[in-house]
Amino acid sequence: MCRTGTTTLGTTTTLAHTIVETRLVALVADALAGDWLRLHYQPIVELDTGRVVGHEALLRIDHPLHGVITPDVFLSEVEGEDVMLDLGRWAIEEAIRRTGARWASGERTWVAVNVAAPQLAQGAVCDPLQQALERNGLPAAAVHIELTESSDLLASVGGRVELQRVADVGSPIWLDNFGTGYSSFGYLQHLQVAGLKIDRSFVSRLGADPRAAAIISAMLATADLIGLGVVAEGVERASEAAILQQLGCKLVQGYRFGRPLAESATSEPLVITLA
Ligand code: G
Ligand code: MN
Repeated sequence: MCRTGTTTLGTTTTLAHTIVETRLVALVADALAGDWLRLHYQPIVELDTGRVVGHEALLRIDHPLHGVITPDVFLSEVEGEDVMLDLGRWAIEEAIRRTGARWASGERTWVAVNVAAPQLAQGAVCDPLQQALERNGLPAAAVHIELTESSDLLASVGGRVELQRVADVGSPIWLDNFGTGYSSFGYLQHLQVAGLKIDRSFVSRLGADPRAAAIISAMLATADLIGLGVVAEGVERASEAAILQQLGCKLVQGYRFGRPLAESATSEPLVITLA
């Protein structure tokens, strides 16, 4: 807890942090109440064909004064707060509503929704997922869950139970930012996952550091042996895409293939021309 009235640097920093956190919690609550939340969609592309196979839904706050705010500004500060659970439910419901509309117009695509360990630990994922799937008449396979690595899911019994419930519903589970933080090989051993998303910190070193290609190669080989899908994230350059193709990576995502765009702007072609 924060003590006031002292002058030590540590306490002052804690107080400042508490004030920022309180304001960010209020910001998110305002965004929920004020209808300022948006999902932007970034294409996930098949490298051999340029076909867009799915989209990752990325949260934004479209603030009337401050403009578009990305989750790196507010997400870690609201983690564990009730408001984060509301935010998570909103994202699941909105992504599924939008994908339902895409299916209704004949587009057989999937959407990936980001979910953090505290949402799973609180049991706030499976019910909204299942209800939204039913409401929109979508099969579970049309909605993928990306497990972000902000905290250790293996340590939470409740979180693991909830993740298993999601797997039982039939939505594929992907490990996000694989190779960094808690998103490790241990997760592949213990959790029922369908695929891994190679963190962009490895992709961005391709061509500059031979270790990056070796590490990605090892991830691809492991995924292949276990029968997992792989998406390489943060592909920005043609040279990175070329190396990934040589290494046998099938799916990619990144600015090279499409930036996250607002729903109204996602009229991108179903096939991206690979120059
Ligand atoms: O943790 P996760 O992989 O879900 O992060 C997605 C974030 O990465 C989004 O905020 C998105 O804007 C960003 N992003 C997507 N593609 C690229 C890319 O090619 N380069 C960089 N630097 N960031 C990207
Ligand atoms: Mn993600």
